[in-house]
Amino acid sequence: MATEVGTTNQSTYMPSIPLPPESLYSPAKTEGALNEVENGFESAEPSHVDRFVDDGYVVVRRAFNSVQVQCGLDCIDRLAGEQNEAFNRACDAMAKCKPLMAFGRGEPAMQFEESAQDFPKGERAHLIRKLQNYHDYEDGLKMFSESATMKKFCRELIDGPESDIKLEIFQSLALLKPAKVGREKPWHQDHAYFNVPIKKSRSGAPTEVLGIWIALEEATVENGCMHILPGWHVSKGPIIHFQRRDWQICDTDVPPCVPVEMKPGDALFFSSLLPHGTPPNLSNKSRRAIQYHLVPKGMERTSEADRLEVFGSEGKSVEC
Ligand SMILES: O=C(O)CCC(=O)C(=O)O
Repeated sequence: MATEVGTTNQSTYMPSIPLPPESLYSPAKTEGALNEVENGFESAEPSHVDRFVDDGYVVVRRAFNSVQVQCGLDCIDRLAGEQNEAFNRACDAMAKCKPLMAFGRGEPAMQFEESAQDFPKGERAHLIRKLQNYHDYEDGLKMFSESATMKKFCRELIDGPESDIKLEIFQSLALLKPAKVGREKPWHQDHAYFNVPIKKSRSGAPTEVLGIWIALEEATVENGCMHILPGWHVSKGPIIHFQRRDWQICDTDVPPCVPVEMKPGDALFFSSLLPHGTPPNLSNKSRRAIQYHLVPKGMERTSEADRLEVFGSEGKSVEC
């Protein structure tokens, strides 16, 4: 873990960190059209899946409706407001279970921005940075991960058309960027955090691990939307990571990139080898989103040593 300092029994605080170099998230000048499905999962075409394989991502606009989004926000408010006692209790186990995160389904946890130290428990929800493995604790969040239409789409992305493969949640991890203080998540590949094999999927993607990032509030360049490097999941493959501001790709290796602005209810699906990062949120609008990673049920695990062999030896015991 990079820079954690304070710890109460249920939560950790992240200290302020240096801002990223100014040009790190500058948009590419020759940006093509995004690979985006216009109107929910039902409007997806095979060409969207083909482009997912080639470009490493696809955005589904209006994947979830405003009622679902509000329900998700209410759940986040309850978890972040420390009102879900079962989740609070489970967070107490975090310190013991941290090393399990890379193997999937680690313990629930929450983490706050440094300024939350001035607020009592239950009154610092507006400064929450991270919720981890929340998916079994709020029915309103299960509704997202168990959406039948979304699962069908995910099966296709991972396993090709007509797939009946069973998928499971490897982890749920939401980075919630509070207004003014939401920190950067530096450039990285999610696979650099996961002890699972890099095995070509039947759809043609380089791994069988799929990230899903669902916007619950508008995500813009100003408040820290996702930024990606399309195609790099294949052209660069696994990239060495370093422990700098976080477990990350070297800043100087990152060229101008593609920002993916999203409305509430839009969902971004991306390969675990797609480099992505999010700049700090210095705006006055919060940017809440939830995230899941899905893998084929029963997927084999690799060792920490195997992962570090591929992604670099500085990555021991890292987490987002
Ligand atoms: O939501 C964000 O700001 C970034 C999320 C992310 O990249 C991650 O958790 O791997």
